[in-house]
Amino acid sequence: MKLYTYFRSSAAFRVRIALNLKGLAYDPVPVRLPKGEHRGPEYGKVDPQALLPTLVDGAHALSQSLAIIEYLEETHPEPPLLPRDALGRARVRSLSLLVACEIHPLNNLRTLQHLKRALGQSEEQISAWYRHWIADGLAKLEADLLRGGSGRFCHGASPSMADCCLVPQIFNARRYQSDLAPYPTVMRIFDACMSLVAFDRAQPSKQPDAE
Ligand SMILES: N[C@@H](CCC(=O)N[C@@H](CS)C(=O)NCC(=O)O)C(=O)O
Repeated sequence: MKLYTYFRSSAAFRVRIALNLKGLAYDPVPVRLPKGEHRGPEYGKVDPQALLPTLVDGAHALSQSLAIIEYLEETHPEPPLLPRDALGRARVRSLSLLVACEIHPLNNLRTLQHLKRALGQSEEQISAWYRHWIADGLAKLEADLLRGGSGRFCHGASPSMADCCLVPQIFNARRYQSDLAPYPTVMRIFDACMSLVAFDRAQPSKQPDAE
């Protein structure tokens, strides 16, 4: 398998974690987001959505990190990243979507570029925007994890797709100096995840394209 990735891409980071947790080898193909390479004609042939990551498995290219993780889950079920029971799967998907749909798009590269280029916002205003949506989303995640009685990880005693989403979001939050003190449950789970090699090896600074 080949993974089109960028070391700081949190959506690619989610898939790197899932691949590592399942013990699947892959060749990373770096695409430099800040240089706009994902919008170029070459990458457009790989992913018409012009987003990272893309996973290529044989003749097939797959986009959207959660769809990719679910594909890996179906094709390589062990160890599972989704619970066996329907309620558990719904909960893990709900926590994953909270990160992937309610936090991440508001702070994505093209969103921030639009704030700057089209709406003329300053770096300071953009950082405030970024931290606002991190705080909004992480408060919801903290409350949901408390309500659901999470275990060592987001859902029980082993990492799931939700943990693949939580960890990269905390890396992003730290990059923008967000205050993480109000989210002790989120941070306890983050620390539990980062003690595992699969998460540690997937982090931005350990990628071959890290600058
Ligand atoms: N929902 C998508 C999001 C993909 C995405 O937005 N990836 C970012 C990098 S983390 C990207 O390619 N951004 C490019 C841009 O915003 O122009 C997924 O989960 O894969």
